[in-house]
Amino acid sequence: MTGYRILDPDGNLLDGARPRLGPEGAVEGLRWMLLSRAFDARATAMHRQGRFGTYSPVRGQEASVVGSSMALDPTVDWIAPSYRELPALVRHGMPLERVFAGYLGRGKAARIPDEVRLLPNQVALATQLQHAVGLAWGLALQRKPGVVMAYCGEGASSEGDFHEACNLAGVKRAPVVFVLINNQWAISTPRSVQSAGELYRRAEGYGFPGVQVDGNDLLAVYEVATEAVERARAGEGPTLIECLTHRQSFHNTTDNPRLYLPEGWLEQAEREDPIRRLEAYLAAQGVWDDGVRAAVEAEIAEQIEGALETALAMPAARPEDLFDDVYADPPERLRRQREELLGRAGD
Ligand SMILES: Cc1ncc(C[n+]2csc(CCOP(=O)(O)OP(=O)(O)O)c2C)c(N)n1
Repeated sequence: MTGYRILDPDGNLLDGARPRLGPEGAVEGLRWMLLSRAFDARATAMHRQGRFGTYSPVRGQEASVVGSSMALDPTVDWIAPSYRELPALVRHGMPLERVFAGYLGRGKAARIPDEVRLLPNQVALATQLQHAVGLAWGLALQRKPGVVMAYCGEGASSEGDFHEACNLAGVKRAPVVFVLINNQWAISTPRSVQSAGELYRRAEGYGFPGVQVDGNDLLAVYEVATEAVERARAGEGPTLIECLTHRQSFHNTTDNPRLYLPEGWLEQAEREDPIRRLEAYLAAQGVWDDGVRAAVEAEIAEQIEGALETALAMPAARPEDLFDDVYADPPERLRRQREELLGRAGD
């Protein structure tokens, strides 16, 4: 089972395939994928030095995350993320230094800018899907053109929230695209025990299309996501996209996958690496080689180090920040607690 694909694992175009994403767009996609991988490495190193909070790498899933988000128009569309979609957030307008600020515990400096159409990262599995459907339904009621792309993993798709969100989205024909990234592991729980059925086929029961795509093929993910966004924008309702991919790393920086991954699993995942596949395709198109790669990597390294330096200079979080940005008009109880905290801080 591979799902819909345009490129084979060696980067060859399948017979008769005509990619919707041209070489220029594919190079842009590859650049986001390389940025993601470089960020993973930097974030992991920072965590190992004790300077960074817990981080969930995207490694292996870059084509699923980047290919889907490239179907969005950041000036009208929204993203409701989970916690493993870093390049999608940055492409959508989240400044890289603010991403760093979040992992550095810089509090308010990590705030999503008001004009960026992003919900915050969500770690409570699948709860962002309810918000995504409400937001999408609201946009439709206001006759706004926006579409909401909501991400979750195959583990999260076993939560009741996933099913409630899909059901409501179907009934309201909400302009939402559910991107279910099936990386085959929910921490140490394998996909085989999440469901006895095919995940993408659940959509049928909720009255909208479900598609399974090779999540290691940027061109295929982009095409499927673009069609889903177009349907949503045209008022034709939601789509569920299941991206078949691999988590090529640990669940997060607190996990040791060697304790539970079967022998050879990571090596197999690396053979299907989405970056290598796209590089081979673009090299055959004559728009990518070692020289271009080295130049792009140098540019990315500079971008990442610059953003990190900016974030390190940002003010640390203050305890009272905890009370802000939750209520427009905080209830009396919280105001009292804030006063109490400030009183104590002054002791
Ligand atoms: C409601 C809820 N239950 C359990 C957890 C603990 N938890 C955090 S991540 C995770 C695995 C999620 O796997 P999946 O949805 O496949 O996404 P992935 O991490 O593989 O991207 C679990 C069980 C949680 N965060 N929220």
